[in-house]
Amino acid sequence: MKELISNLRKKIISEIKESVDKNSLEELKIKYLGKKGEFTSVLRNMANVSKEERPKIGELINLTKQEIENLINEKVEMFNKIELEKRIKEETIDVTINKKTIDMGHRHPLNKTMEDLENFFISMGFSVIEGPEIETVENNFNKLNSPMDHPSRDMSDTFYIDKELLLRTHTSPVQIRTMMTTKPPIKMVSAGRTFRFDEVDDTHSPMFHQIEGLVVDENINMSNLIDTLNTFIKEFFGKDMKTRYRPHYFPFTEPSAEVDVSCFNCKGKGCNVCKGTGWSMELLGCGMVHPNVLEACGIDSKKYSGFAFGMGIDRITMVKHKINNIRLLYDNDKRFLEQF
Ligand code: FA5
Repeated sequence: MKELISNLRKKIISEIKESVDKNSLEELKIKYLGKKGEFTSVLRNMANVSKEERPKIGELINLTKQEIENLINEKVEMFNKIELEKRIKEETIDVTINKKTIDMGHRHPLNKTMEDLENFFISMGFSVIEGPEIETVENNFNKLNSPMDHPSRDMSDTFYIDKELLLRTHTSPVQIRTMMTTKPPIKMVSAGRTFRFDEVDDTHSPMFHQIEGLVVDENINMSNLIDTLNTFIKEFFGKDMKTRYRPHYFPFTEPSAEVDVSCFNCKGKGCNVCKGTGWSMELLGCGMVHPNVLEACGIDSKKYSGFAFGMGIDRITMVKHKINNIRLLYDNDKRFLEQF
């Protein structure tokens, strides 16, 4: 019996050594150790073994069976390892391969300018106020001292919703809303969309953006206004930017001015972008708040004075990024927007 077991053991071990894959090992397991396997049938011969010998033979059978099982498992492990290494080699990622990349979105240059402007004025001590795009005629014109026959009130200049409501033509009505609800000192800015019946050209759009500024306190004068705007322009566009204040008329300020900055292309020398003038397009209007406006909002014009300004955010974006056509800001052409 011992010899039978030993021969069978040798035979199985040599077959394990010769096996070339996991399948052949599986077959060996079934062939020798399965219910109908050759090793199991050896057990059936136990009846021929003497009672004294039986425990020893039984132990030998168990040990041999365990040994064979271990050998098979070890070899299966070995095949698993080889298979894994092969797969890792095959699945290596080639990072140099030229795949189509997914483009990341980013904020529109107009929104970025609006945020930069607000942050600049916050750093100068201004607070940020929001106002509605649908306004009353009262806030957009009447309280701003606008004469009843002022051309800006005309149907051909303003988008009216009805007799009392319109799409605001500028951000100045937020001045009124603030002064009606807040006592001086006031120091605020308000940015947002504005609407006018303007023909589209390189510097005009029927929907554009403005940022309004208002300071009201005792002893506020024109030099406070000029100093604030000059500081803003030099900080925002660069120290070499010059400003030009041209006298102008606004119903809500007196005196009033329009402000230009040096041409972004030639920095004032004169080129074909500025048509030789050295100045870029008009950027903003400003002035000392008209006493009638202060009084209409319940503020004592003998005690308090104020300055105000309204800037075109689209045009500020154009100067900042050397864009010579406002349409580019609204076309949503990816090739243009990708530059920012
Ligand atoms: C006003 O709107 C005044 N409310 C500004 C103001 C506020 C003056 C406070 C005094 C005190 P104006 O119409 O000039 O002013 O417009 C101001 C700026 O908006 C212009 O300088 C320009 O930069 C911009 N702007 C005006 N119309 C358009 C348009 N159609 N497209 C793009 N930008 C425009």
